[in-house]
Amino acid sequence: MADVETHLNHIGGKWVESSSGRTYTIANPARRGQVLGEFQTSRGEDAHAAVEAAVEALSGWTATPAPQRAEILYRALEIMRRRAEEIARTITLEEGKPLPDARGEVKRAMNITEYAAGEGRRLFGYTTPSEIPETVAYTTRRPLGVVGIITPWNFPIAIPAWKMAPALICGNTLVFKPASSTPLSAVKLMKVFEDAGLPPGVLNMITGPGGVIGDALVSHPKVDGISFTGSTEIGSGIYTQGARTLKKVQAEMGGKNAVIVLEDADMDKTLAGIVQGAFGSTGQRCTATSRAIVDASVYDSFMDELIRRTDALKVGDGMDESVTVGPLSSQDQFDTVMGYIGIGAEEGARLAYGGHAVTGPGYDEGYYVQPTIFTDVAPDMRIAQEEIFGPVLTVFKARDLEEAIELANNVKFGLSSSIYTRDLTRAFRYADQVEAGIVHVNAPTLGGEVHLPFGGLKASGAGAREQGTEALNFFSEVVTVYIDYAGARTQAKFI
Ligand code: UN1
Repeated sequence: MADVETHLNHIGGKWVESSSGRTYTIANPARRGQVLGEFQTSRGEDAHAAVEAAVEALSGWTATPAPQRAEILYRALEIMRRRAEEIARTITLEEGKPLPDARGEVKRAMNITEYAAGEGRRLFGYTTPSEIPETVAYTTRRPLGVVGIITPWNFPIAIPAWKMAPALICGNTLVFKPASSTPLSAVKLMKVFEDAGLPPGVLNMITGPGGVIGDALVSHPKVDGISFTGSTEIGSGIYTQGARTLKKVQAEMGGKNAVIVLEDADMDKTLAGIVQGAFGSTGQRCTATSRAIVDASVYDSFMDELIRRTDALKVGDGMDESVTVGPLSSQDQFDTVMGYIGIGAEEGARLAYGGHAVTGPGYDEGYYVQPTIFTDVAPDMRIAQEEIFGPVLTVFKARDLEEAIELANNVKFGLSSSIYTRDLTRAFRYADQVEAGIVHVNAPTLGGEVHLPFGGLKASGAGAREQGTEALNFFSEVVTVYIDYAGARTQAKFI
């Protein structure tokens, strides 16, 4: 432990210790013995200090013209580009995802930074004719104010960036609370923005336990908004708690995403999409494919090929470039996923592939689980209904599109979805009827582009979408301005 580096919180432009005087360590999920760093165990008081720093910085940052704010984001983009490989390696070490996925994640953080910086020269309001003569009516944006950014461990760079970059361009000041298990990526991201020249207090970061810090932020009267990504359980709590102090809250939550496979689908493309969607990132993605709903007429051949392709995946340490499925991210994740595999078997589903921890030389030090497939799953089983957040796919048979859509919609979640077919009529019908915020045709349930909205229906999302112009709307308050330039005249009347 002697050479383990101690990392600090970042408040008001300074790297500082937590008021608790306590720290905690994190380790590589692929090699538990490898300690990656020591981090501040912050508490409510640290959150309050960070909020005060953000309040103090707000007027200066708000008064900075948006194109100047953009210049700092462009500098951050350049720094990320230079440090991309180092940041990607940090993600893999800390979260476990294979390096190519980690590189993709860094690229997505760069994309949103570039997109948000470009918005600095737009941030449009609109003008429209007034109903009153010689009157101008227009809308303009103001920042929301001080915003709490609460993020999960599975995209420790991209998700914070998706929130920070649009929030910063809109003129907000931030308190960033990263997941307690991925603080090293957070420190690296914080340093990017610090080195880009963000004024002190505009972005503050505190590490430590989610419950106590989250609570301190969400209940703080000077915090105007919260942008959260994580579980539906915690997100709905934050949404409710935020409402009490009239905060604007954006909660991006769980999924139980289904892919429908029709009999006319391009099977090669379909299987590639499902295997990637279910087992890529070890299924630790809110957009992961956790259900495949397959037309009965192609079910048997689909299953044979699905198992063949799943068997070809390589589980291992994400630092090995040939690995396609990394470890689960923590002991908790490992226990949860193994628990669900047990539940599936108890519920009477048929284990068609996997179902065990991967052990043996090279594996014993990490949280490795085989990609796992259940068939004969009844729609009301827990493995069919609950988010597992691991490499577990449930497969269903359907007679036709109608039954497939009914099955797809028969969960509380509504994040992402996909259909594979060459039939336009059925594809569009599906797009009209599927209960999901993101709909794909002939593509995996994963991913999204930063200039388009991202988020879910039902228990998957509350408040405004992330990314795209929706994000700018969330991070702004819209003000409507009426100017009567008629000079002396009777007071104009609004109806
Ligand atoms: C993606 O599929 O690339 O927590 C994005 C998550 C989501 C982001 C997923 N908020 O996994």
